[in-house]
Amino acid sequence: DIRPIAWRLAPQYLTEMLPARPRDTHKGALGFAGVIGGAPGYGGAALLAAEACARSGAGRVMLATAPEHVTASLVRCPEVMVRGLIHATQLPPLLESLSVLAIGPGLSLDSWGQAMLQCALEQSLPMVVDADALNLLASRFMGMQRDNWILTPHPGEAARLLGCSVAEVEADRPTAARQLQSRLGGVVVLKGAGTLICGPRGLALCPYGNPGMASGGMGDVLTGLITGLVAQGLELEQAAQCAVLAHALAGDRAARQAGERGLLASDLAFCARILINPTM
Ligand code: NPW
Ligand code: AMP
Ligand code: MG
Repeated sequence: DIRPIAWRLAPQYLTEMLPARPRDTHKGALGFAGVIGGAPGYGGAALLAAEACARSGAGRVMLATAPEHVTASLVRCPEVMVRGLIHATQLPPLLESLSVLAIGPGLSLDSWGQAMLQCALEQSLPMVVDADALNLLASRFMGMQRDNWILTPHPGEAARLLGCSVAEVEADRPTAARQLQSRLGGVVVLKGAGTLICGPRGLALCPYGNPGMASGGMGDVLTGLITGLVAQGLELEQAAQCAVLAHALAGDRAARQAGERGLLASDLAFCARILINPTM
């Protein structure tokens, strides 16, 4: 294989890709993003994604989650429109005016999660697919391909999708990312130390981020950031690249402030905001 391994993302890419907002813009012009996830016991994952999506500058954000998470989610983030869903049949009307959908954080693999994913996959909306939605793609929804989705596996999820071991994924990450992209289509974000983004433009490497980010919820924040940038009109591959970069740089900035240990995913959503605004 004579292709170069990957091109390295650099911080100035954010300023190039994310210009200042037009003076006369309004929330209707900045997209309406939906986040689906948060089965009982995993409400935080979906809320972290929704909050990060709002912090990325999306015009409006809706969170569809298990009813038991509605009150706590509203207390934490009243900017998000929170809907409690008992059945997936309640989902289609909520999706009608969305510009992009994220599904997976805390979704669970049970019948509720499966029905939500089934319903989401029937839509033609651009979609960010993460966490348990990836695990369901690997087990119950096999063989699907789409151009307009972004898949964000960590090495464990990538191994499930490829039917191999985590060690095999980690031994040759560029090949794993390319294989996932050619099998599933769209844009693949293979997370971990040195996240790779593989899409129609090729393979990009993010050399930032740190071990402080090895804690629960970090990937959920990334999903929200990607979704919010798609909502604001970025093309899928560029949205994935910019969000990965902002997320990793935010992790580095937070670690410089207070060290790597004890870094929380929720610390990053605010920090990433500083990075996606030009001149900061
Ligand atoms: P190991 O342990 O080393 O063998 P799972 P999850 C591997 C939700 N969450 N490098 C790891 O391998 C999520 O959104 C809820 C190498 C293990 O096999 C999901 O819906 C939270 N290996 C659900 O929980 C906060 C790596 O992957 C496996 C790796 C389950 O998601 C947390 C673990 O993955 C979480 O987001 C790496 N860098 N990273 C909440 N607050 O509500 C992972 N692995 O089994 O898919 O479990 O990622 O925790
Ligand atoms: P998840 O496993 O889905 O919560 O995603 C973890 C997020 O944190 C991904 O964006 C990873 O790239 C990032 N991350 C985790 N560990 C590290 C690390 N050691 N170095 C850099 N980034 C990391
Ligand atoms: Mg995750």
